[in-house]
Amino acid sequence: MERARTVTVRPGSVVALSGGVGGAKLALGLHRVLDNGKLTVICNTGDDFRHLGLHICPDIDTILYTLSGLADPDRGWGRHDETWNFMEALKDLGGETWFRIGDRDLATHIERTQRLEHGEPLSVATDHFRRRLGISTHIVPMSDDPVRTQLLSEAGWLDFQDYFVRQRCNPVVREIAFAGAEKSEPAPGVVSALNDPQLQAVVICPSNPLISIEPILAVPGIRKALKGCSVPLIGVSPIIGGRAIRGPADKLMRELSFGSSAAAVAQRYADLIDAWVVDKVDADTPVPSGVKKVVTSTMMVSMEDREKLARDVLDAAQQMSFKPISATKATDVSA
Ligand code: FO1
Repeated sequence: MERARTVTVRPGSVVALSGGVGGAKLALGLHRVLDNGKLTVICNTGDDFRHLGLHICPDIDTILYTLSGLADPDRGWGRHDETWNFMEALKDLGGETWFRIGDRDLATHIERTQRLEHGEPLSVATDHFRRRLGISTHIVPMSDDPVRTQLLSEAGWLDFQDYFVRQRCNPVVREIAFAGAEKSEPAPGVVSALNDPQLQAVVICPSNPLISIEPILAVPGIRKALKGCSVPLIGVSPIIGGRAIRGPADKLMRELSFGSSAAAVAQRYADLIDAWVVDKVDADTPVPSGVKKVVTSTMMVSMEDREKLARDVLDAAQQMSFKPISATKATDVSA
């Protein structure tokens, strides 16, 4: 994907934690304003599942497609250049069609499944895809081990995609679990990115805290590495004026009695974040003690919005860096 003409080149590296759609918007902004190869995106894999014999990784694929310019901007998942012959043929045969897989997207799932079945770890398959798609940003699954998000509804425990896609987030949720998280190890590339001496900032993207970011934080080695980080950890609120821009974050937070506000999300990350970025409409939101509040526009409609928010986040990190940032000259290449 072509870069913006005017970019802020920063020599240090940045790590972003992200789920799918909302997080991917800021990940794209960071990808575009940072120098090539300086960003690592750690992706949620709690949504991954096996379906029609295929290993499907929705959030990894959303990041791959978004950073390569292949994403469908309206749907928020899958590719923009899609056709649906496979789904139609499957429907004619009476197959399962509640989870829609486009013809081109199908290639991703088939190739990934083949690689995993030949013993390739998910992190290696993901890195192969990002290179083939020409993406300079490192894209790393949170773990190569299976961690699966499950939600307790009145009808019992539901697998994530059953709840999210098949039941359209309708069931009332009482509890969320990340099966396998306790025993999982961070994927290769996660801890090394967080321990990189050139690391300047860690960004929690505006993804759903409960089902996109908390699965990542549930991997014990990731939480430990984040706690040991000596750079600013900046979270960006996915809630604007009490509402999630997309998806069920606000509904889930109300059902689990956390309240749906930018302040409530900050509280979930209170032991990790140094700064909390909120939208102007939430300028008065309280933040946990010791956390700096950054107020800006967090609504990302245009590419300019994504890049502006990315710059605001990086500027906040730079201003509060605990390390001397002598290696961090912000240079406007248009000058
Ligand atoms: N989301 C839907 O709402 N409906 C679908 O049919 C659907 C298909 C799909 C196929 C591949 C893929 O990578 C993602 C897909 N998603 C679909 C999105 C996905 O299930 C969720 O958005 C994420 O898991 C939440 O981050």
